[in-house]
Amino acid sequence: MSYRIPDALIAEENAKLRAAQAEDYAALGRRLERAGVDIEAVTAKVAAFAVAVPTWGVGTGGTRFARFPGVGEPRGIFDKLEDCATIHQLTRATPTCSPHLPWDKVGDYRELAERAVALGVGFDAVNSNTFQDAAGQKLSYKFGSLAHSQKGVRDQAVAHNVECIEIGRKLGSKALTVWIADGSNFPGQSNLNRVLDWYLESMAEIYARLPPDWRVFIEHKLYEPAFYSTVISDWGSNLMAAEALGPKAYCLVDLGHHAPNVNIEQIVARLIRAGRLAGFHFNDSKYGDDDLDTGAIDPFRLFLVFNELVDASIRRAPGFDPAYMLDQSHNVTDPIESLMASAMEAQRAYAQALFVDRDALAAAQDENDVMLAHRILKAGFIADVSPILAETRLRNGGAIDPIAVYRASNYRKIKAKERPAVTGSSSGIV
Ligand code: LRH
Ligand code: MN
Repeated sequence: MSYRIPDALIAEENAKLRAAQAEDYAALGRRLERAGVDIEAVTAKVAAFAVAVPTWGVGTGGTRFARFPGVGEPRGIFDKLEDCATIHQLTRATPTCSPHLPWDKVGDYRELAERAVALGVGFDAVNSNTFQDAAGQKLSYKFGSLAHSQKGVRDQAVAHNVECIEIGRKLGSKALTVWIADGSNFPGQSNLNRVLDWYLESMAEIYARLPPDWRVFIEHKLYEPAFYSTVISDWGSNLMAAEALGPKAYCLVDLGHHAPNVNIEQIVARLIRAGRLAGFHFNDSKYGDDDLDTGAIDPFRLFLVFNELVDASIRRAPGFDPAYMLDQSHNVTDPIESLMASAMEAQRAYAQALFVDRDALAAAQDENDVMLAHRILKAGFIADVSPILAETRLRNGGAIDPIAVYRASNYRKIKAKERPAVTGSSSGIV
């Protein structure tokens, strides 16, 4: 039987922090009461917040230069599921994980689904992969996949996506995420118009195979690995594709897939208005698609994104049902610690956005009282919501301090014994 962190250890560690937590929570409750906010109402909403963990994120990541695997690395999807379950056990905020195929391919998906149930986690959107050539693949994706100039390659890529849907159905997923690397490195290398025609033709075949209750999430990305043009490079191309395909097609926003300083919260507002916001791949970045920990570089930007999400949920925006997922690469930290911290930072931005006094903000905006409007919004961001986040974990059987419990458990050292070291690739993100 592989090691699981005993609930008794969580209780033991919580006991050390319980009194301080109760005091901090009560103090915040009194402060909110003065502002006419019922802390229990906020806590209830935060307790319902969930973000999916990327299965490809629980192993140590790398860059094109190098990858430095740690100890106790997951050897495959069964180990990855265990680690995803540990993240949820301690944070109570990550009940699902998002698989990636063929990286998570197995022979028996019923066995995988049963193991997930036993571990208390589910499967979120399944991710296809036509940005690498899998072992035994007939035609290469070197020059593209769903938008490749050759019909045979496009058909192969469509077949892979249809297979992902079939596998996702066995795992209980309800969505397919399609990110393609297709693009060009030289002006003239590809016809910027025909490549979108081929892409839409291919996606229409995939769309036709979606089960009635499924959605397809189209993920745009400005560049990399293509460095001159990318077929689905921005929210405009993404929305154009989604609207061309049909009502089950939505636009997924990976925070790292935009040029530096792009106003992502406004893109989110526009996609919500169009009723096409699929959801997110949360991460953070300073330059490119750095896939750093959510909230680690620019937590204010994350807050501004959640401000648009809370505004949309309060005004009941039509078709608003976003899927929240993390998508990160952990090159220098323990991936489990990074994913726990990131889930909590997403939860923090959500709780802060719930603090914003939206009636007062709207009034100040209508009056063009710029300073008052900005300070009303900023008041949400500067509020310390930590006691609420800890309280939701405590009440749901999690850890007041997940990283402290994780370290106290020696989980990684124990997994290093259970999981003989894997000789992984020496570079690349996984
Ligand atoms: C592309 C991306 C995509 C995943 C991959 C692992 O950069 O964000 O979502 O398929 O990372
Ligand atoms: Mn992504």
